[in-house]
Amino acid sequence: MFAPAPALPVSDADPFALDVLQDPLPFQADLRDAGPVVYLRRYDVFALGRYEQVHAALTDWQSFHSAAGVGLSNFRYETPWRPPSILLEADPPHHDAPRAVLSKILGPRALQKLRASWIRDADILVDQLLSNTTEFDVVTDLAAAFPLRVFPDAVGISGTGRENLLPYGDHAFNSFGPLNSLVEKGAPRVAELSGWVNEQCARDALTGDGFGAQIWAAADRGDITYEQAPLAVRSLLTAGVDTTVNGLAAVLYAFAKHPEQWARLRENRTLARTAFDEAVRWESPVQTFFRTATSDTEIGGTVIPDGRKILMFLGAANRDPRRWDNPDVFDLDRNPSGHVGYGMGIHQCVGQHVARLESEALLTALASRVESLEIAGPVRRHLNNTLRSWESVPVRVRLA
Ligand code: OW7
Repeated sequence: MFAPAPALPVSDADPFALDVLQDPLPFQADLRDAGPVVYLRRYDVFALGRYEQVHAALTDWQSFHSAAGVGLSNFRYETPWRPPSILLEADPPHHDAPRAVLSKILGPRALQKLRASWIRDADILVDQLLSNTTEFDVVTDLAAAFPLRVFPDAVGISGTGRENLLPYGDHAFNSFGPLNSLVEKGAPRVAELSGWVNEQCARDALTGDGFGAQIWAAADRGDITYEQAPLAVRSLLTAGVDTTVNGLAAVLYAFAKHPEQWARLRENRTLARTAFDEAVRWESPVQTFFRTATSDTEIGGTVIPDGRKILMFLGAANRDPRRWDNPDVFDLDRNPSGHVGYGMGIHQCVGQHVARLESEALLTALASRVESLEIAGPVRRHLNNTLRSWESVPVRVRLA
């Protein structure tokens, strides 16, 4: 059993308790103030809440690796619930070929081909919605509806079953946390959902022109192996839906809460891109990831013993007052670059350009039609061990 050094702050708090997930900000402030590293007795892990240490851990993959899993479960000792991701749960050199393939397929240049049609799709979705009503739910009617309309098509999912994507992602992100009630609630459907997702990754299940087909073409070229191709497609389906849904919900919620910022966006539409990054900083849709020490490694004055897990609070780092002025304020005048909402270093979100394009299309469509928006009813969170997520954000809009 590990005996904490006297200088190391110890906490009995549970960051995955439902009341903490409901409102994580007080816990995160306590964590940052307790010290650069805090031992969480309940899970026997070392927690980082300050920007400096979270950034340092993210950018030091040699000392803090991913192949033992980026959740609480330590793959040195435990069997993962599914074959590990060849991107997220891998280290160099194995990580690098699949990463290079996806970087190209999801990069800014490649996405130019999708841009016009996604802007058109966003216009159609927003027109349809606003022709029916000026009161709606930004979570279901926009933040979920838009990615589910464009992203599966872009990957090349052909058949039925898109409704499986969000529940599958919800369970995958819960699975990075402890085996609590959120994981148990997802367990009955794991086999069915995994079965469907895995079927979609096969070459003959995918359309001829999407991201999925391009991954298989990379295997034909020998850039990745044929064994890696379906797992790379699986990464898109796991990481590409719930993340963007919650990122879009975050930016729409931020604007509903900050009418003066919506007015600024209406004056200057080029702020749409900054707005999304500021919302990713402010809400941090992905709240936490773990790493595992590859040897006894010092960080923030504490030695993390070989093989032990560190828990990085991306959301806490993104609101660390040691790094950000007025961190709790959503502010389009701020430069949010350097936030760790997409991670940092070699694993930094490979799909971030896809997410930014989705948000640019949706915000631009809305900004040209909506003069102002306000919260119109009770805002409800959806609890997840890793995601800062929403059940419902009802709004009322005034049309331009
Ligand atoms: C994967 C934003 C996290 C993820 C999350 C879940 C799964 C995967 C990636 O990125 O399967 O590669």
